[in-house]
Amino acid sequence: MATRGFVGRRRPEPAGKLPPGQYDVGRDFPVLTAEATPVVRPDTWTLTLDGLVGNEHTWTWQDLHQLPASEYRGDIHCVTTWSKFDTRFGGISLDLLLDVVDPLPTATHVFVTATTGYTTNLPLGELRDGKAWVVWTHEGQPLSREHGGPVRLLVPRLYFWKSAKWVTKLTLLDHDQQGFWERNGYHDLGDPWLEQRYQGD
Ligand SMILES: Nc1nc2c(c(=O)[nH]1)N[C@H]1C(S)=C(S)[C@@H](COP(=O)(O)O)O[C@H]1N2
Ligand SMILES: [Mo]
Repeated sequence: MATRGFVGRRRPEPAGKLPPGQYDVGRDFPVLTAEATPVVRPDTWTLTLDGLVGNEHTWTWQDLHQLPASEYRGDIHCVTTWSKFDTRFGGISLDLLLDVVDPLPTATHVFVTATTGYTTNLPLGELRDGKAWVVWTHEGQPLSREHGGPVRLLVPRLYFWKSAKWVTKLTLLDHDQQGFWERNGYHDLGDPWLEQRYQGD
């Protein structure tokens, strides 16, 4: 057998789209929920940004729909190793909300809370500059309850557990405060391209 040592390692297919250790789930959209799926009513649901901000603010469902719409088209990656290509989610950019609350210079991290008590943490920088959305449609349809409807966070550059379903509060902090999965051994950042699945990765 001829040696091909200098040719280099082959990339996974489709080239460049699949982070290390992930597979393409195809048309499936698995549901992963740690808690009981809640019934969240759009007319009573609110979203609050508080903590280290100049102007704490709460939006209703109607308030969010007055803001300029924004869409994410691209891939999502779950830490359980499925990735889903070319998804489409609609809602608003988180940049709009951050502009309203005016984060203090001391704010470095965000602690995210869902109506159910599910929590997760991430650096403020991962929610800025077109990297995060609050979404209520998937493939043009209202986001289903099991996928976080009426409204979920979407942070597709990180593993999908950071995209809290039924999100209701983002608290800006000057330190990193671990959420549900992070306290249970998952990574504080969770970058799929660096395969940051667990603490210490
Ligand atoms: N509230 C809440 N949000 C959550 C979760 C959860 O258990 N509860 N699971 C996370 C994980 S691990 C993943 S992979 C995605 C799954 O979203 P999906 O069920 O829409 O595929 O939601 C994330 N957001
Ligand atoms: Mo996940």
